[in-house]
Amino acid sequence: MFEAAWKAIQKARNILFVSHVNPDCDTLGCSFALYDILQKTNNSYLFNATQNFPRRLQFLPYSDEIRSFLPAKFDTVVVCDCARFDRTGLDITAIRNEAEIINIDHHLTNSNFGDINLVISPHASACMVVYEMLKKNGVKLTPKAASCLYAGTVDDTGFFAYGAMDASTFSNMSELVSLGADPISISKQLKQSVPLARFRLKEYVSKSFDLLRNGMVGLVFIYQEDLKRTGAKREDTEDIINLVRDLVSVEMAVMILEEEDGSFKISLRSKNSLDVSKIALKFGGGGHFGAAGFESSMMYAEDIAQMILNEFDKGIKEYGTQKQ
Ligand SMILES: [Mn+2]
Repeated sequence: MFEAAWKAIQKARNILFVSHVNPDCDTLGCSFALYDILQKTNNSYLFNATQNFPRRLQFLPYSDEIRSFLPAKFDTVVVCDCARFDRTGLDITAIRNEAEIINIDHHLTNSNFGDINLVISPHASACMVVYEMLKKNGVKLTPKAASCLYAGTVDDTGFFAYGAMDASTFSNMSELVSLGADPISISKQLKQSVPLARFRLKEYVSKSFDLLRNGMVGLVFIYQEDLKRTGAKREDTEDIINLVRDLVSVEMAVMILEEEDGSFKISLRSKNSLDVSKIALKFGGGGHFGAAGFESSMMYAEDIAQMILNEFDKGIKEYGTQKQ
């Protein structure tokens, strides 16, 4: 599959690299690294459906070349870090009529929507899958491409704190450093460039979250008015849930975020033996064992919370995750 995916990418004339809506460092790292390698030989184009590019990821090379509209023609679409095609914000039927779809991912719940599916799951990051594809096909990486893949992996694993890691993750990271990725400068960009508004939002959340089920469930609601009051943007909510997950008693953390259109985005995190990707899948979302999410157009956030708590209660029985 590594070979088939790379062959299809190479033979493309007009290639579109697609990252998921509300992009994170992993999805962008994949797109940018591949764009860096292919832009000299293929007609390459970067697409993301989200209009506002996250501030904290602006340090990534090519972030100013990404567009939220499609080019006139393309024959190959490379989708990275998307468990389902609708995470791209595009219509699969329209795209499939025009182009071959190459799906590169590491999510447990990937639906194999591509014509070619290079899905290694579980795996530390989609960037690791891309790196392994490039390595197995003997492709030489530039320092820029290596930095993108390094950044995507450290960000997706919380700097090697969670996710599917093994010895090969670390040897791959060591190779990326040899190829020119700079760990200190990347960690400064990702960890030490926090805007004040994000700080204010964290302060609010640490005061307002709920602890339920004997402290095993941490629940956070963030409404549009909370963002307005603190000055935070949607992207600033990205790692808020980890604050609550990190509490010693918490087995599952839940964040329910009100979107601008009044719908809700739900993020789930677990620490030990509860597979939150299964809960997310049940509600039409997806993700990883310890980190997953879904969207809901239910009217009240409290009802969504209750729905998740019901699943948690089942999960405790099903998986025997009762903590001591
Ligand atoms: Mn990822």
